[in-house]
Formats: sequence, C-alpha cells, structure tokens
Amino acid sequence: MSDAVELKSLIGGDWREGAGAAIESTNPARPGEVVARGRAVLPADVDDAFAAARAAAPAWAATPLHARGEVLARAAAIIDANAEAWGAELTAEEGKTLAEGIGEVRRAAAVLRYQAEAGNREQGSVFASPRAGEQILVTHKPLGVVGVVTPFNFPIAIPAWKIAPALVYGNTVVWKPASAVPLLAYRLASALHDAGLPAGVLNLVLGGSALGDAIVDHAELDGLTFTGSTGVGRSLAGRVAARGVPMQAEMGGKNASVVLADADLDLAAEQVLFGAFRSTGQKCTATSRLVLDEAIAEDFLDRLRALLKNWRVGDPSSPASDMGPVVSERAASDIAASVMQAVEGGARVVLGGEAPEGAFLAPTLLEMPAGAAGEENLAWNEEFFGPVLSIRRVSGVREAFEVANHGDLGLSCAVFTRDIATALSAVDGIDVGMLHVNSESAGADPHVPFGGAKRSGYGPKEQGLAAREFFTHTTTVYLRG
Ligand code: UN1
Repeated sequence: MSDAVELKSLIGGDWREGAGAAIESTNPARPGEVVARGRAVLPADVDDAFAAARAAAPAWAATPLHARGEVLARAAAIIDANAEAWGAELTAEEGKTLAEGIGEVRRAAAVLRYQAEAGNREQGSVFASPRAGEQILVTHKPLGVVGVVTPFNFPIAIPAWKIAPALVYGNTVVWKPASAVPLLAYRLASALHDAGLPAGVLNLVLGGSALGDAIVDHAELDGLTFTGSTGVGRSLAGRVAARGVPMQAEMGGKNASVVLADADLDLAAEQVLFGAFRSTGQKCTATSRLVLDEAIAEDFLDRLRALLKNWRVGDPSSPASDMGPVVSERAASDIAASVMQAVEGGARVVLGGEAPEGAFLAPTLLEMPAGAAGEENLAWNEEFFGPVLSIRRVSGVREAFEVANHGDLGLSCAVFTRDIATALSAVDGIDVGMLHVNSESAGADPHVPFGGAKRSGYGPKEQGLAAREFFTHTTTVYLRG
C-alpha cells in the first residue's frame, strides 16, 4: 500500500472532517503501516446525522421503489469497477487474503444488485374480505431512520446487506462501522454518494464506541440493526427495547462441523479446513467445533493434518498465502490466552497452539477432554473468533447431533454424510439458522435468509426477501370502493 487514505464522515450529503480524536487503521500483517487516517466525529455530529436523516426521510420514502433501486444498482457498478483496488485495501485493513478481500467487495456489489431489484418483486399482498365490496391490502412502509452498527470482519459485505435493504425499502440511515475498518466504510459510503443518493439518506459517522452509544440511545432512532458479539448485541437490545425501538441483531456462533461415519472424508476435510480457517476463522459462521464419529476420527484427522501442512500462513496480500493474521495483535494475544485457558481446563493441543507472532496465529486444533469436562471446556463454548478448532468424538448420529447442539447458540452447522435420510434428519435434529449438508459452515447468498436460531439472532433475519421484514412495517388497508 502506498500513502494512507484520508477519511471523512458523511453527514447531510457533505463530507465532514471530524473534530474528535485521531483515527487510524493499521495493517495487521505489517506493523507500523497506516492504511487510512482521519478524525472521529463527535456525538454532537451524530445529532446532525439524525437531523439530516430525518429531514431526508419523507422525500426518500416517496421516491418510487424502482428509482431507489436504481441508485443501488449504480453503486453496485462503482463497487465492481473498484473491486481489485478496494479488495487490496480491505486486505490491508482487516487481514483476510487478497482473494477473500476482492471476493468480499464483489459480494457487496452482488448484495446491492439483488436489493436493487426489489421494485421488480412482489411487494405486499391482497386478501379476500369476508364482507362484500371490500378487499384487504397489506402494504410495506419504511421504519424511518435506521441505525446501522457493523463489525470489523466483513467491512463492506455486512454493511451492504444491512444498508441496501434499509435504503431500498425507503429508510434513511445513520451508520457507524467498526473502528478497525473505516476505509472500507468510507468506500461504500462514497459509492452510494457518487451513485446519486440524495443528501442525508445515508450518513456515515467514523469514530469510537461513543458514537455507537449516541446512535443506540438517540431519540430519533426508529430501528437498529447490529452485527457483533452476543454480549454487546444483548445489551443493545435491552437498551432499545426499553424504548420500544425494534432491533435486528446477528450475534455469535459456535458452529459445528459434524463428520459422520459414512462421510466422504476427503471432501469433509477440505470443507472443514475452509470453514475453520478461511478469513483466519473470523466469521460468525466459521467452524469452531468439530464433531467426529469415533469410527472415522483418526482417519479424518490424518487428512485434515495433511491439508494443514500445505496451508500457508503469511502476508495476506501475497497470492501465496492461504491465511493472514487476525485483525490485531491484541486479538491474537486474547485468542492465545483463551487457548491456554482451554488447555488448563483439560484440552489437548493436536496442532498449532504456539504463541502469536504479532497478529499471526497458527491454525490450532484442540481435542476436548472426554465427558462433562469436554462439554464445559471454554474452547467448546466460547467464540474465540480466530483459527481455533475444538474437537469432540462421538458414537453415532444421535450423539453427534446432541453434541453439536450443545449450548445456547445456533447460527450454522455443517453435516457430512452420504446418506440422504441422515441429512434430512439433521434439518429437524440440529437447531441452527443455516444448515449445510456436505459443505462448509460459512457462506451466505444474497437472495436467501441469513441469521441464527436460539440466542445467535434477535429479531427478523437478514438478506433476501427476509430483509424486508425488519426494514418495513405493514399497513393493512380495508378497502371499499
Ligand atoms: C459468511 O459466512 O460468509 O459476522 C458471512 C459474520 C456473519 C457473516 C458471515 N454475519 O461473520
């Protein structure tokens, strides 16, 4: 990367230099390299952002759905045209590999293209009336001003899949991205601004958690969408629910890959490798639990270890690297400390487990102790958000599903089997929002619902048509001529 990019916030259609603390995003793979810098805005600027969003809301809501979609389609074209450059910036800022960085930027464009088509889909419904001469219509209307709070790990795709449906369904937005990845937020906001989004429809506030608090507690907030940790999500939900403000939260996962005795072991090993270690394990959908039928456990682990021998950890901007660092040195040392704690609780290091080098961690396999100690081990229950995979052995399908279901999270799960009846039994037997049969636990297509079961999700799901449920409310119209 060359010179650091100068960042600005976007408020009321103008790029605003903050008057708050200096903000700087740095490259986790290259100590000292500054990727972007600027100044945080102040909570008072968040007031301006809400005032602008409120003022822009009526005209934007009155803009035809097709015309709102056209703005998103133009932004998608801008994003696609910049995919390589912005993908490289994403890699420099977040640490995922260049292929993943470029892939994510293209994914953001795909999400915008999907939502841009909302005007060409059925919107609302008509019911028969029990009374003569009447029809009953159900129409969708925007919530108003929506707060968007996004995490570091998908700095453009997750914001895109929140902001695109928010906008296309006629809401205006105040958005605070994670402070580790302001550059990609600035790129997405620029694309939408340059695509002709009217002033005040999207407001970007760059800075620290005080801005998130200012959004969450703002009197003008009509809805809040959040992706991040379970702890933060729950506390935000409590704050907004107390004021009757709806919230959508995508939170933690402790996602299992279940490899059954009849699985294609080569396929399963490859998919577990991708699920656990792509993006350095920093996905809420990453595989962090491995449930192995004891009949194939050794055989499977041999194959996984063989694949990991060729798994190259290094500078993510090099095409030779399969895995980059985690997002920061701090994150790496927190994850390493959690691994040590898991080992103190009886976990056995099968592979990796070395001290971090800067923000780099080795892929780590931990075998849980047998019985209750395994079920209670930190590494079986806590989301480390890094390249750590915790293993338990089971006997048979029933125990495998039980072990995979343990705990109160239920985001996604992968089941490996050649038997269609077993695969079908997983649909009811495993309590998750996304079930993958013979493919890795991560991944999300723009046109289908995304979100968790149990305590992984709160409020309506994201993506696809499902997104409309959160970003609109309905008006039921009893219509007589
Ligand atoms: C994916 O699996 O590709 O924060 C997307 C996350 C999820 C998105 C996962 N909300 O990791």
